[in-house]
Amino acid sequence: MNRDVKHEKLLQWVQEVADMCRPDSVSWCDGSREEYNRLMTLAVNSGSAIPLKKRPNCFLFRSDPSDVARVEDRTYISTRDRIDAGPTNNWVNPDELKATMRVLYQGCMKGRTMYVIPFSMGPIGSPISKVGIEITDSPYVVCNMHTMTRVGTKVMEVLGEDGEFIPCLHSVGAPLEPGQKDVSWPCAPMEKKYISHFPEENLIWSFGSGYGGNALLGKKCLALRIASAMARREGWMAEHMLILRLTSPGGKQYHICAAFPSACGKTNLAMLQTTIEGWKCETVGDDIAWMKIGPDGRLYAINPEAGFFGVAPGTSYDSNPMAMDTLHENVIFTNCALTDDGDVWWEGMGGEPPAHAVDWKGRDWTPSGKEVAAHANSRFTAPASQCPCICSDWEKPEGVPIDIFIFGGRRAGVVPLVSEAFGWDHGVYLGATASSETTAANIGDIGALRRDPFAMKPFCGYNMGDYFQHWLEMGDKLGNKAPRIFYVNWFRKSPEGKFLWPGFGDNSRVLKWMCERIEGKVSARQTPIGLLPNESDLDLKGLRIPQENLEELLKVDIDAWRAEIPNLEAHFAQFGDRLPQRMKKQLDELKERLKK
Ligand code: SAT
Ligand code: MN
Repeated sequence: MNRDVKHEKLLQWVQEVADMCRPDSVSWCDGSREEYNRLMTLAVNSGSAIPLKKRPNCFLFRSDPSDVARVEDRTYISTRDRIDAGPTNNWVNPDELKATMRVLYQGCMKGRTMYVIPFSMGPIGSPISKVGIEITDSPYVVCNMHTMTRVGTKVMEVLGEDGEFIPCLHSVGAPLEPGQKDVSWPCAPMEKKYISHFPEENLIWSFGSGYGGNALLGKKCLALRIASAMARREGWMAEHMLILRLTSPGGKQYHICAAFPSACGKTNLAMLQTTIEGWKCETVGDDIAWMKIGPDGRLYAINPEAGFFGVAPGTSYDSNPMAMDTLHENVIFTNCALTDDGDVWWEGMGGEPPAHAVDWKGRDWTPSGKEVAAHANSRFTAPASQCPCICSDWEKPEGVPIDIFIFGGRRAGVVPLVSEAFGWDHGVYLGATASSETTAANIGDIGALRRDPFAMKPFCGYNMGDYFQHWLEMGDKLGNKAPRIFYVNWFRKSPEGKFLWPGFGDNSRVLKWMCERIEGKVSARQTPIGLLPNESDLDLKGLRIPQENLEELLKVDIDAWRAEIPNLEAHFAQFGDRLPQRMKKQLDELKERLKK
């Protein structure tokens, strides 16, 4: 055990876990560069990481083909009463779940080192930050946590002898017998994977997967599932949102938080380069926002993370030049393709595909083959500080004041480019009914329509009906200082399947309209579903877009909206009496407006 650590409760927990998991040794992480290099060298020597000749201090990992994304089917919110997990979460009674998992954890770290990672979500010392301790037997996880969170000695200082921490236990679930050779990506079979949360005791137990949100427990497990439950109890918000700063030509700053489901372009929007003169965009965060009401009554947001865990495919100098320029050094790539000259490659990277590469499964690949070279959910792990457009205030302990909330998803039809909510309750209704076609970020169906309230369906650590109520109550507290709420859909398609809106940098035109709405500088037209811009309200200077596309993008198809009503009613019905009356009222009012 570590003699420098004086935190009794922490020492006791680490000892308990070591007794249960029986690792060969225990190593306390200090977050240093030396530690990172040592673990990477280990990974390279064992064959699980490939150093990239073309990018300094960059490494490629290939996962087991069965372990490539979050596993929502195996993710649990374990509360005493089932109703408190709600209809959108998998539930097992905590005693039962712990008993099942204890059997799995028994001796699961044999032949491996157990790492203890003290980490802070949020700048160390910020009043909004929280400390977690992740125990893991995966060096890959340790290195990713170095980049994604703030790890090390400073965190232990904050913790002191009795500071509060969130215990996060992780094992890949692949013990090694004496003499047994390790595989390059150890993990357990699907039926043994568990991503479990005990929000009533701020505890996370993850077993069997080494990938992304299943294993980097600071991210979705702590910063969203556990934090959302804490936030409700403590009167703040933990949201699946990017944070960006938009500055007008006059120098006025607007801070925007936007919630889209995984792999719907949060990272791209967060790093947007505007196409309208004089407007500038800077990144504060690309995935998660923690927000508290400040002394002036406004809502302030911090990015609890320190890095980006972004989807690689589709990232190019066209779609996201700032991300591309973040990836030159100190990056961990997972499940991308490897080129013959020692670089990574993925579909949608721009330019010609390589004539030959090694695909994410380690096989020879040529462009004429039928399969993709990089997995659709292949990722980069990169330090946020390397992003050329990172906001100078991104680590400000008190956060940035939020002016605008945006909700949205990926919808080929029905939902227009943008609409503004009539008020807070209607905005909460828009969040509560947000819908999207599913992506490769989760193992499961791709392209199926699902309601993903606030993009939090996989991440809300308690009953989603209560979560809607929490949003309503935050609005009541914020009063006229509450951010304005908008809904967007960049993914509208023509009947031929072509995107109608250019997206990416041109999304700044839509953001500008929002800012000008706040200033009362532009108008909007009243429709049954919300306030929509007239064509003349949008700054379309220099944009070549067919007139019929524009009309389609700003059209409200009453019949199509009426056709959504049964789906909306079924969506709300699942929450039973946990659905706030104020939400039901919004749906009733929408139905009335659509009748006229
Ligand atoms: O794997 S993660 O959950 O971290 C990424 C995502 O789904 O957004
Ligand atoms: Mn996400």
